[in-house]
Amino acid sequence: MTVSIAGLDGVGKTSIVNKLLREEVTETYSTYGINQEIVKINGLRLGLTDLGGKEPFRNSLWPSYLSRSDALIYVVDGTKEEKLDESKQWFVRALKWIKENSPVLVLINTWDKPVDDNVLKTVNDIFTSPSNDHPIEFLPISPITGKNMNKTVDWLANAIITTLIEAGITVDYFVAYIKTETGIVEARIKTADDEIVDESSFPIIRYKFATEAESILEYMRIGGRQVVMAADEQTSCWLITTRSEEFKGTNLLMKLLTEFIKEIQGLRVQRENGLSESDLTSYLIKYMIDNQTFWSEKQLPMFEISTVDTKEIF
Ligand SMILES: Nc1nc2c(ncn2[C@@H]2O[C@H](COP(=O)(O)OP(=O)(O)OP(=O)(O)O)[C@@H](O)[C@H]2O)c(=O)[nH]1
Ligand SMILES: [Mg+2]
Repeated sequence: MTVSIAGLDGVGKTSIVNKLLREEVTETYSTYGINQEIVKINGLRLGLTDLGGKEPFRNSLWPSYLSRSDALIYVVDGTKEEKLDESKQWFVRALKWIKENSPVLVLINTWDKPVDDNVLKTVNDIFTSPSNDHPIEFLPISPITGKNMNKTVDWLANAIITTLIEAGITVDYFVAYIKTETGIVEARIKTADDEIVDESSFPIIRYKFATEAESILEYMRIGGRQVVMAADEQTSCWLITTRSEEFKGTNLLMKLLTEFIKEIQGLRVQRENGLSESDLTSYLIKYMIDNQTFWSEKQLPMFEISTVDTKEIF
């Protein structure tokens, strides 16, 4: 998934990206062309395309990059009222170029100045009107003081989830087999609709670990559902989506699972004595339930964790 950051030159796009990525405001030069970065949010990697704001780039680069991105962050310098009209004109164009219904966040850069409520209101008024096709949110921000940087990250996380949902994906079933100090722990998170995982239609869900340095990444379609699987030698996990007419978003799901495995590895390194069941319970609830709200909206996910009798396996 890719998010573009646009706005006139000098409004602070690159400063905001630097603060998001490195927690610091580094001196910037006006961006020549574009600047592409990867940011990791909730275990998913997100591509950020910081578009140069100088006029030649607006004409030559914005249309093609904006039409390929899934969400737009548009930055306005809240300390330069004289530039608002020009900024609005380009905002209107940007909205025409981006994909229909993609989410839009307008960041009003207040730098280190006190927030001027009148300017915030003016920006809200003039930037709200142009479109009904896109959900638009507003946020005053300061890359210098760090104000609202967390909210920007939250918005990005939501944008990812919106993309998954719009791709028609709802996760119904997640199962992970994780080797711990006590054996193998099986963790399942599923929606109330039990039928989905009927053992006979999913005989493949069986502790499939990778050997040594290899890892496994598999994609299947079973009974009209997407089944995505990832494993290394310590962790094996499966994710099953609801029936959907079109199969989309597979790359995002694969990324989600491989990132999940990396996180489990990290957890293992932190707990030098090996993972315990309680470590896993708290981690899984946090990671798979709190963060991944693409679970079916109607049915709350249910969580089960149990130790697998290893005699069954070996
Ligand atoms: N108004 C204002 N400008 C500042 C402040 N601090 C830094 N700047 C200036 O803002 C400039 C632009 O920041 P960038 O993040 O590079 O802007 P940009 O939107 O990426 O610009 P382009 O790459 O040309 O599109 C900086 O180089 C500084 O000169 C401040 O507190 N207030
Ligand atoms: Mg820049």
